[in-house]
Amino acid sequence: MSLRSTPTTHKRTCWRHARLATFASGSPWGWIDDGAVITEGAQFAWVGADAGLPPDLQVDDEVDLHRALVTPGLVDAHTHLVYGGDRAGEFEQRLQGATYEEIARAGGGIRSTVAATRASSDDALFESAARRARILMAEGVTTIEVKSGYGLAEVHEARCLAAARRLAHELPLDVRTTSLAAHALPSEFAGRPDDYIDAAITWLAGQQARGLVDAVDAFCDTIGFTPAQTERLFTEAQRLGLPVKLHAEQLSDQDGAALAARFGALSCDHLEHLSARGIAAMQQAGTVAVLLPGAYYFLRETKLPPVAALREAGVPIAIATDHNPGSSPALSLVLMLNMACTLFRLTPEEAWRGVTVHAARALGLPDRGTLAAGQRADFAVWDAEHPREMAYRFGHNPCRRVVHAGVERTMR
Ligand code: DI6
Ligand code: FE
Repeated sequence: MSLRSTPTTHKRTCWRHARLATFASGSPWGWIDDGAVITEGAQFAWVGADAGLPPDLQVDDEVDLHRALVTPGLVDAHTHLVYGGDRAGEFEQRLQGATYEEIARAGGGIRSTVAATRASSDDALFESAARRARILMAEGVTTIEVKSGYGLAEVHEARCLAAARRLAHELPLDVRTTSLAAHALPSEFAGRPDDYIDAAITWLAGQQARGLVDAVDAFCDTIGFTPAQTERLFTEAQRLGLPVKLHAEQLSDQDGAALAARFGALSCDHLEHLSARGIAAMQQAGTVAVLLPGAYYFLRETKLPPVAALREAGVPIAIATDHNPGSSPALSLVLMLNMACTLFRLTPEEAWRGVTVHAARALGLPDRGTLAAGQRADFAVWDAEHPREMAYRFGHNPCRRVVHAGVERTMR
């Protein structure tokens, strides 16, 4: 793209004198100490050292960032943002000794959120999800994934996916939707999980025809669905050309990661109980490991995901909030940077790549997650000198400005 006097319909803005963490190269942080980025419409036209800006550059606007830090917009690659009600009471029960599995088996847990979700109007579902989305966005998040999974009936799953789509229409935010009908067994199908999976399989084509779904997920675990049931669902997803991802090896090892990898999964998520076999399969398939420190923390898990082995195998690691009412009511992806480091022993740079470039990859979106020419112009400006500060401090939001698709958001 020429930066000289090419006539263009797109506004060109040059953001100058920033510390850039581009994550666009293998060099530490992709760091550029006195950098500049030029946006043209929704894309970066140029990224580099300020001193290297073309001398005859023509732009519509110039902004001096006075050495502030600029990173790519953050990508939250795993959320369950659309649901009714909350589970604060269940939290109290757990504090008194009940386990997450016991509550789920007694009909609470996910199924209590299903009842509250079914009872919520379309607008109420949208409004509560939008409130949560705005909190994520205030920390520089520009793309999120949103799963269904609290409707568990055709009409309610569709309503949840439609609420997620509506977020992208009404907020300056990109949303990828994932069908997670295979999240829990609804009470209408008690004792008949195979019949429920048969039903969920028939819903997918309709969700796809209505433009409601970008990917398919399942909860493969003792309190979720079996590998055989997961495989049947994934076979239909594959037939429809929809990419898959999996809640795998969260509470037990079901060899779900290897199954998902056979379907070329974009990601396997949670992974506390992941085996060496699962790691090898993910590595071969190029599947991203999405680690969720919020759920690990909130359920007080003690089995750590095999971070060193993932790292050694070269499996890309992403970090997400897993925002949901039961196991991770977290609404801060920046806090997850700290938790990924303190709980999982990621380096701050690994954690940051996990909420930018690797998170984008977990969503099958190679056009974002780095600062580079041709990428989508999604970035955050921070009151910080270096991104390691966000992994270090917690309970603090130094995000000052956010540009989404080339347009600066007004922050409230
Ligand atoms: N694993 C989780 O941690 C969430 N879903 C899943 O499959 C929990 C969802 C919930 O408890 O509402
Ligand atoms: Fe989840």
